[in-house]
Amino acid sequence: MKIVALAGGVGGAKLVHGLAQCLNPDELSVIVNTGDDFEHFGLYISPDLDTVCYTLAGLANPLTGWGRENETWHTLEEIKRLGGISWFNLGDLDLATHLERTRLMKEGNSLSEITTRLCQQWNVRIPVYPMSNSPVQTFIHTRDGKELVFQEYFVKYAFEPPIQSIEFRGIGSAKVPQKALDAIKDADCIIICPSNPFVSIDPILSIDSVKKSIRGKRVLAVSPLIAGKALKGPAAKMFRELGIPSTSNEVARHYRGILTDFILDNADEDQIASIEAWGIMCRALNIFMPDQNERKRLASEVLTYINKT
Ligand code: FO1
Repeated sequence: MKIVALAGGVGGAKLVHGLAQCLNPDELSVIVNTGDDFEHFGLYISPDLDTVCYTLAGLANPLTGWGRENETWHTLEEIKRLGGISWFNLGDLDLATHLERTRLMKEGNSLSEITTRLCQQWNVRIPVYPMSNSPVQTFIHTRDGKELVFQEYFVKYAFEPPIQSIEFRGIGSAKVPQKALDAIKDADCIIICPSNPFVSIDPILSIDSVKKSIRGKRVLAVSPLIAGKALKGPAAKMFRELGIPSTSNEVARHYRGILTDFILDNADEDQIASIEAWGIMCRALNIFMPDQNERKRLASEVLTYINKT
């Protein structure tokens, strides 16, 4: 069975990691959001790509989900002593990735070529593709009229400012790697990982060539909400600020039109009927993934569901 997973950062990476343990490398590809990417200290930083790759490589920090395990912070501490910008936590090991990626970019390599090269070094055998080889940047427009680059909103301001709207700048000229489009074409099912619908998945689904290639495919989404709450990040808060109830039902409604199947948590079982009324097949599972065994357990249950229905 051929699967393409669409993923953002930490939540998406967990399910991707589970899928990678259930499928062969030629059965799974991952397309990752790059709307969170930004330039910091002149370095090209791609947080969601790194989170997915570090997780697949077994190198991710298990406490935060992002960044590296056994990290040291000498550079950041010295930056602080020098009075530099220190709101974005760049560890020493992680910094090597950004330095090397930026060097390779300056040599003229594309983000997808660089990602393939880094994955080889990290022994990641699953093909991981950035959603775009040209820059797409997510901007958060806040209710008080500010425009924040995503990482400023997320990290510097700890996603506190209420949002007015979200913009994916550069989306009209996004360049999806051809291999990612080919993977979608060959896929039996596209899995939308339990990532933030507004800022992690929407950027990928807003790209014309992705939209076109997904049309007519089996598309299954796993809800990022359990009993109205996001396990991590601002998803539930964003739903409320946009005037939408933060429920799994609304996640399914958000993807309505492309979705054939939806997995929600057992706690939200009472929402199945309303989702199925839209022609989306719906199944309740335990979607909580507190550890590595649970990632594999959920991935295996999702794949069994896909196989049997
Ligand atoms: N997330 C944070 O909440 N605080 C940080 O200081 C931070 C630093 C960071 C450094 C490298 C990296 O690859 C990811 C990092 N993240 C951090 C995660 C990042 O903000 C992600 O975009 C979010 O997790 C959303 O997917």
